[in-house]
Amino acid sequence: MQSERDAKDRQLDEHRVPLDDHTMTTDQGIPVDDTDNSLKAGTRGPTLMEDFHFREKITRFDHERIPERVVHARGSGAYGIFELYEPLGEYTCAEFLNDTSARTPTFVRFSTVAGFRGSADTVRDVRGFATKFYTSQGNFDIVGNNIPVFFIQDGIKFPDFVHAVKPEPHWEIPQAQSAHDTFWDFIQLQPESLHMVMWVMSDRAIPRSYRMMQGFGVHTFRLVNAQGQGTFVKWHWRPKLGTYSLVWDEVLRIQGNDPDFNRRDLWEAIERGAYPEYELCVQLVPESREHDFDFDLLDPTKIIPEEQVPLRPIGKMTLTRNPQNFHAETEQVAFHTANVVPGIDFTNDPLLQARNFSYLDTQLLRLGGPNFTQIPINRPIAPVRNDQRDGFHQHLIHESRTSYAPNSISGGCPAARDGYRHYQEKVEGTKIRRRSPSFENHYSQATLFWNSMADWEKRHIVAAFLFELGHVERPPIKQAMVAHLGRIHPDLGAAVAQGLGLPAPGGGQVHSRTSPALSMTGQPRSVATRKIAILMADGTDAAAVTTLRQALEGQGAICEIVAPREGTLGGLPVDRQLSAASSVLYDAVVAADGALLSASARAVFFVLEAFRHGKAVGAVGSGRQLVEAARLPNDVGVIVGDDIAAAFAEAVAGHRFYDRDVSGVPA
Ligand code: HDE
Repeated sequence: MQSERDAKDRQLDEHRVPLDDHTMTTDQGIPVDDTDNSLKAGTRGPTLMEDFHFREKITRFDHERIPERVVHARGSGAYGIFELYEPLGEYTCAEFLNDTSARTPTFVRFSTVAGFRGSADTVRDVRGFATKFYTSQGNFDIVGNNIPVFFIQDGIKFPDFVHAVKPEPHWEIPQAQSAHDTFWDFIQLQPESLHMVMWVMSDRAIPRSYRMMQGFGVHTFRLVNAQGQGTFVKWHWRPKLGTYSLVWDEVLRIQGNDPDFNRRDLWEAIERGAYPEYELCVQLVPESREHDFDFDLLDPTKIIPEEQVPLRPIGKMTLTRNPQNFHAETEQVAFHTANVVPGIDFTNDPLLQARNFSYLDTQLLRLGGPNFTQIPINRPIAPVRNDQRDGFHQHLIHESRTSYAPNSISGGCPAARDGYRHYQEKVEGTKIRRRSPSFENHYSQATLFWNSMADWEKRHIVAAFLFELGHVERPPIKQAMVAHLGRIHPDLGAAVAQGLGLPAPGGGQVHSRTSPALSMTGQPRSVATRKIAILMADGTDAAAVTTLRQALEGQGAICEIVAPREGTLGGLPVDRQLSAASSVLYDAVVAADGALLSASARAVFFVLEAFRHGKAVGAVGSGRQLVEAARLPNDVGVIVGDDIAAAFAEAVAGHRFYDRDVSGVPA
């Protein structure tokens, strides 16, 4: 796949600077003969102003940083290709959604939201999932998240929400956390956030990998066909590997062991050729059905349950290439909800309307002016022609004598014709600063979410609320939150109240509807790309390890040998030394030695900790002794024997044993 170069990749060639043995030069191209010593008046004298190389080098360094994104500052990018399954002419005239032979280049940026650029990957947070399609008709962006709803209904509240979740202004604490007073103060006063909060307290907010995460456009958008007819659309990305998450205790430990956990995982998978794949699915709603739901399609705090409007897969995106320079590509990429191509349009969702203003505005500041569209990563592959001119860092040399329309001097060029046509929506109304009454119900979809969770998911949600509210200092905020949770479901309210030592809130009547698609149970199972640690030591039966390893790697798993020392063991290279490894960086563990390792507290802890996090634990040969030394309760997912490959692979493919009782595990 990587060898077939797409149009965007070829376009970037003009901007790439190869690593060659060229002499070092200044930015003016003047050869440099010494970059280690500044020009001085005598070897012990002052540095001279005329040292243009010194001044340029330091000045460029001083100006290296650009403002980080105000939200979604920490991110990771990758290039991909989008392929369409079937033409969608009935709904949209967008060329890339009609031509099944087109391979549309894409660039994706995944991100966390609240943390600063240098914060850890595995925090409890929403993940951004922003995709730029470089289509033949210009750039189209889906600037989505991994959660299908949002905290607020109207964009004018966004600064308030972001100020509440970001570190508190007086001491800039806490970093990348919602577990603090200002966030929960905002939420308790803003019940429209409750549905989203349920998602954020679920394991959706701690994804195992960007490769195992859904994406959602969130808002209802509109497709428009060649006849000008509109159809409402929700965008969904569905990862081929399934949607999987970490567990909370694990994420806390990953933050120290590898703050770049998700970033590294994405990068390494692509380098290895295990290209992440996501299906693009749509939920289509004809305009005639706009008012058929018990919520408003324009309300971004609501989903359309999949049982009501099924997902229709329309194409697939495969991420095939890592960026070559983080700043040039991942940092400078500029997404915008208003980047739409003919055949795709907006609705009046007030959150979307605000975003359509915000993204261009933010890029002007962040990327230093209106010519950011000429930055290589942002350049469309479609030709750009207009009368917009000048500004900082204009790279283009427009040859035309005119920069206005209409003109006769340039033969009327460039001419506006056959372009984007906005959907002919009839709009009438009185100017009013009010929310539609159809946006008023804030609890019923939060209840739907809770009702649809498996028992283990409910336990994790309760634990998340306890962690978060346990960090809140002000009792009235906790009490108000518990009252809201009781209204979502009495069981939820009672469980959280109990942990906080508060009286159970009186919950009213709640509905019992479910939407099975909301639960993360029943995901596609696969060992592919799962990381497995094999614990070895001197004297381990290398042949048994090789047999097991071949069986697992044959199914796409990644096995790493972890041992007390570096070097080789029985001819097998050690990948990681035990003291530099942690079970939280793996999906499963195999004990291949127990003769030596059962005396190693670190090895015993490794196994215990993996067990505690619900992971498959295997043992071959003397590895049985290590499992015994760890005193693992007899439990599912602990597979001991001489030929464990099939049973162990099956256990790994199931991801986690969430129903294990780990309350007595001292890890
Ligand atoms: Fe964003 N958002 N957002 N947002 N958002 C930004 O744009 C904003 C919202 C999302 O990887 C900013 O370039 C407002 C919803 C992603 O570069 C900024 C509102 C959703 C990214 C901005 C929202 C998102 C951003 C910050 C409420 C999911 C990262 C820097 C009206 C559907 C894109 C930037 C990337 C980034 C504004 C709400 C997703 C400030 C005003 C809802 C994935 O423009």
